[in-house]
Amino acid sequence: MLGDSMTKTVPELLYFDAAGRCFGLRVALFKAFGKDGWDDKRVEYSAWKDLKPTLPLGQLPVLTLPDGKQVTQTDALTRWAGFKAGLYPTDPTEALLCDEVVYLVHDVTTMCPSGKASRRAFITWVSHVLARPCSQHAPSPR
Ligand SMILES: N[C@@H](CCC(=O)N[C@@H](CS)C(=O)NCC(=O)O)C(=O)O
Repeated sequence: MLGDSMTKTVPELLYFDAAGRCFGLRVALFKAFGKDGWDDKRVEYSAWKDLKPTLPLGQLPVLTLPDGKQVTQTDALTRWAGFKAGLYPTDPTEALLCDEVVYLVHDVTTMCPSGKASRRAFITWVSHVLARPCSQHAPSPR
């Protein structure tokens, strides 16, 4: 059965058969472990109702490590896989800047206003934040 806690030899990612919030995680896992060094288990939507109550938080993704530990939270998993892949910096300040972009993306997906004009101002602000060093960030237009 999908998502069971049988012993794995490689990490197993359990997620829907869609990119969703796992696009970056899958890229990092592929870079870290290659094509065959991890399992990309994809859940059929028809199986979701039965699977949900068996998951640690009733949500996907879940990563099962070879020792059987089940871990949730996309950002934590992506950071772990990115670290394994050499994509996530070991230098704390570099890591800080990397995390800043990650949480900026969260803001973009959750804060983006609906009106055309304010959306334009928001996108301009985001592009400034992405283009400048931290010390020169402009204040948010919101
Ligand atoms: N904070 C979690 C949220 C996980 C989440 O919301 N997953 C969605 C799929 S993208 C889910 O499982 N939705 C079905 C549900 O909650 O029943 C993460 O970032 O991994």
